[in-house]
Amino acid sequence: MSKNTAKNTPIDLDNLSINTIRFLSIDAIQKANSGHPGLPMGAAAFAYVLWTRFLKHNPANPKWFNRDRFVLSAGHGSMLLYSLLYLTGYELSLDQIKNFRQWGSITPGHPERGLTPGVEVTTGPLGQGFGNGVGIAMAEAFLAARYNRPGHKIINHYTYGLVSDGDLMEGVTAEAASLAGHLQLGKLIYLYDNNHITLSAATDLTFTEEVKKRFDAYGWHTQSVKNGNDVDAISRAIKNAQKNKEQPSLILVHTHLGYGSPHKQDTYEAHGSPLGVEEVKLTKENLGWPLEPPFDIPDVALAHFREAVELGKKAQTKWDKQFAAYSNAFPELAQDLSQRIQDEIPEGWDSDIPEFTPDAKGMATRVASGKVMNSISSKLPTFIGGSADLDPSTHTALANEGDFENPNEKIIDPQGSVGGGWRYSGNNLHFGIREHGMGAILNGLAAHGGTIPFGATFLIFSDYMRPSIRLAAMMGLHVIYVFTHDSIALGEDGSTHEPVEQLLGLRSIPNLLVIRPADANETAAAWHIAIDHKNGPVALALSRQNLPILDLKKYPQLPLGVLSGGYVLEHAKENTPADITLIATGSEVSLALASREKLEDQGIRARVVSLPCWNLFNAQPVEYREAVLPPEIPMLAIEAGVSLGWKPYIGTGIATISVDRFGASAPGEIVMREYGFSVENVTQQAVEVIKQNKKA
Ligand SMILES: Cc1ncc(C[n+]2csc(CCOP(=O)(O)OP(=O)(O)O)c2C)c(N)n1
Repeated sequence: MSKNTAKNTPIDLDNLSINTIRFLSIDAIQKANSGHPGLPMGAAAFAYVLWTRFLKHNPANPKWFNRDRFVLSAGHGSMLLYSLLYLTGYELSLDQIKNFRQWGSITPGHPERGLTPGVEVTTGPLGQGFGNGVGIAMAEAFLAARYNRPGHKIINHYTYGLVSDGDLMEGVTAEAASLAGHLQLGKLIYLYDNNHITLSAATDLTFTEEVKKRFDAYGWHTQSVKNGNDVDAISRAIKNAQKNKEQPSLILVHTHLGYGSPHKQDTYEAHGSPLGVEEVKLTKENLGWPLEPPFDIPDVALAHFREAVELGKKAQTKWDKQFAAYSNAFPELAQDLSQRIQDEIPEGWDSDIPEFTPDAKGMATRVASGKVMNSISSKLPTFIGGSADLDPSTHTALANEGDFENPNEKIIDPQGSVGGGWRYSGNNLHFGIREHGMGAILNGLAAHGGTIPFGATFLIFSDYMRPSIRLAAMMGLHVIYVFTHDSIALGEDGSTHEPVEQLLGLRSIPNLLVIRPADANETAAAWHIAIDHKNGPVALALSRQNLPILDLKKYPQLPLGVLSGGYVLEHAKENTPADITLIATGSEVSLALASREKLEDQGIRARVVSLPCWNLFNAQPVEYREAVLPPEIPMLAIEAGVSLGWKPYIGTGIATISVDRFGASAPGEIVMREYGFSVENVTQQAVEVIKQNKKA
């Protein structure tokens, strides 16, 4: 701390505070000898205006539910956010700032949700934060429409974000922005750090579109601030943006990357490398900042920033009172909202989940999933989601739960709407054909809190969502993915639509549960897991084709078995020691059962293990795993996906029946048969495995 008022006499508090952000950031980056100084230096002024004049937040309680949300989409500018968090009084010490990017610190290279108080979402992959903010604003609109009552605006906050050139170049942004414009999310306000420089170039080389016109065309409200250091102009623009209730806002703030650095301002060298000791010195001289000591924070500036603590306390106290009045007027609603805020699952939410009884036709697991979803939706008021234009295929529409749309939008052609009302309180989201956007938006919905979001598409297109799925897993967000058409058995659409490596790819993401249920009853059990598993995302892989329904009377162990990730579905006949274990997931479980019958007819004793979720199974004690998959009994794994990954279960040198090439276009049964998913082939392979094992 110091009495430094720099060369500002009388004190220009705004300028002093803005420079405090700049130099705190560049000193930390210089000390770490790693980081991105250009963005904090250029964006410091508008970040300062937003955080000190507009952002409604409570540094003492970063989780206050009605706070404004701030998303730093350009996550590489993390030091800007850490500076703001420290200066405004969050639980982030100056020592943590000094330990920027170091082992064990809570100031990693890119902001991470859950690690640093006040960080709303993990950002770094450009464009994702933009999409997250759209999801956050959707959550706000949804919860406000659902829970607010006249005179009781309990949910009422803005979602702000800092977005950069890189964010706006990425495709995911186009999808999310288009949807946000359509939905008229008036409380979403993004400030665009329009500095014309990226990591390796000026935007003149690659990005010369008229961003303002582009966002106008999306239906956004756009404004330009010509001088990125003009605090009053920035203030006016944010006020205008707030006034516009019908459109999301983009404020193009013309800034200079590395502002103040005599040799590096407006060059890409200022983007991603420390300025260097000498240039830091010259920059300090240039902006009238004392050269020593580093991390110098003028007392007056700190005191000014720290006003946020008192203001935040007051804002929350006022809200607490409002909530008390709301609870008096609407006790049930308030209790319900309190539960949602705590992310509690209402008791008895699963009481209407059907038990599926076997019939001749069987049922596709996507259909069973749709029935389960509809049996739980009325009990889970904030279960919200939809598909990327695939409702009739994914069976994810929640009947009569309303369509999430702007109520003022004229309905000209309502085809595809689910029914039950056209409003922000609708539980059915329509993402359009925007899987990238959907992935990022789902993360925003979950990060906001209060909702249980789901998104659906074909399993093959999970590839389009992979970056967001990975971030959901990293953040531990409760997002549910409903991926249907989960194998080559989808048939006629052919190899472009047939997932082969996707199951393995998803299984390889840490902290993502991947569940591939074998039938309708395993699907019901999978949904139990999906709703109860709050600490991370869950992906369901579901069949297009009908599958025989497993009889719960015959297989009472099924629900608990699915919870364990894998279980013995059928023992060898009369419980005799088995010659082989057939392991299968999803649609191949019924094939394994049929093959077992055939093998038993041939005097070969076979047992069948259903392994719907590797992650849960791997987490079981070794005794359980070895009881399900005794290592001394040879194993044959059957799954319509790549074989890589099966070895931990079956041991080396043992066969799998799998798909290690792309699929083909033909009726599903034929593709499956041709690829070896037939009773004949399974039995033949099983006999072979047993023979080889005897030899070994
Ligand atoms: C999806 C993705 N691709 C590439 C990168 C690597 N990267 C980080 S910052 C950056 C340049 C971004 O430029 P801009 O958004 O203008 O930020 P500024 O230079 O203003 O700091 C790149 C390419 C990334 N973080 N995310």
